[in-house]
Amino acid sequence: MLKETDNEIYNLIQEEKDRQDYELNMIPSENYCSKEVLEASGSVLNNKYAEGYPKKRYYQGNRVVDEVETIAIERAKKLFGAEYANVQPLSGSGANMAAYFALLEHGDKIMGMELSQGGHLTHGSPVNFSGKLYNFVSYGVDEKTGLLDMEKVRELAIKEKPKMIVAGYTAYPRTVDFKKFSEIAQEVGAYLMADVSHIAGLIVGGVHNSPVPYADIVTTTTHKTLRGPRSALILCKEKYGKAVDKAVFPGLQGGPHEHIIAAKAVAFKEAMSNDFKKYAEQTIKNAQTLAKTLMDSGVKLVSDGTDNHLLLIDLIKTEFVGKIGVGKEYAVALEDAGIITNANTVPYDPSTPFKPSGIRLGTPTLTTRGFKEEEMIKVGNWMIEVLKNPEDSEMKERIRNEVKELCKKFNPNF
Ligand code: DSN
Repeated sequence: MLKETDNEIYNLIQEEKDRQDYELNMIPSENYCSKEVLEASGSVLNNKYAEGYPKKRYYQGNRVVDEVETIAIERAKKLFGAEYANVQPLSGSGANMAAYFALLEHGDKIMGMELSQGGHLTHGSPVNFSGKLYNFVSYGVDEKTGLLDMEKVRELAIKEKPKMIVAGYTAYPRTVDFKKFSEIAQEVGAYLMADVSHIAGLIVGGVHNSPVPYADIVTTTTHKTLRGPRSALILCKEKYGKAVDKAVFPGLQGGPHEHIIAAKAVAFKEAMSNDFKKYAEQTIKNAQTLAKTLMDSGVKLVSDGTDNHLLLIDLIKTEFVGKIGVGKEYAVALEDAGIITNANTVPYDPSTPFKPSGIRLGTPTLTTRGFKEEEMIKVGNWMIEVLKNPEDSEMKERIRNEVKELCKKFNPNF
């Protein structure tokens, strides 16, 4: 229909589909959701207003969406083994805001990871609501190892006595010890919030430990490794359920997006399958194969490897680059060759977030399209060629064509 009525947008959607088909999409926070998830998110449920919660709505006509939302809640609880779920948050930032609103007062002290070391805007950045409304103190990673030093985290918690500690990151390639975080939080009388947006799919796939038994509240987006629609979810202990619900609606949002809630329910069911477990395992194997390929050729990765789906290249410490603030230039060179990544700060980056010195990339999307170790070695070797000669247009064009040929063999199955 769209083709007939709005050719302009139809063509752009096709163009983006081609881009997703024929480029290596390696931004670690992206994924390809299933056709079924897309079907639910493009359904007539889009048309319904449903302010409130199942059986407690402000409008009539909710008998169908009540069932949809109840199924989504039950599936979320089962998938994560959680006591309580709110499936209405529209995005990760909103979910985090609601989590703070539910448990804290404005001005309370929170401890979160420094954004430039792998945190998130909503973990206390001064330009974000979190840094403006709450009194954040930041922790980081060890400068030498790139790893979280849990003893330093503990010392800071004892010194600062925050009301909440936030664990969960956007650029940390290693396993997070949620049990240890909960011990520290208990020692200082703080709530523990886990933001597992990046690793939710790895957790439910059984390849990363879960914060659910340990954290008071867990937030996550649903479109990253979890492979659902672009949205979010809050899980918590039963005792915080009412406060979380009130914080989401009417505290923060109006009508929930029931079409997206349906799509989340579909994704949660998919994530319960054995195939999804294999997917989560392969995502890590692929990341580790890529890490080894890159490191064997002299690329410096923060923390010298990965335990999860993402890699962070330090271009300053990569000898054949050895420059500060060139992440963007190298990400553009990779894009010229059909390899899509993002420029990112590295821990203790001497440059600025506008000119960061690293490149962040990951394997969720390539693994969804069926790439295994053999393909990851190819990808790594292409990346090395580009990183060594970022201005060689002929070489980049050749790689772009080779990428396209490889992509043809691994259809994302939209
Ligand atoms: N934008 C997300 C990411 O790329 O990690 C975090 O919100």
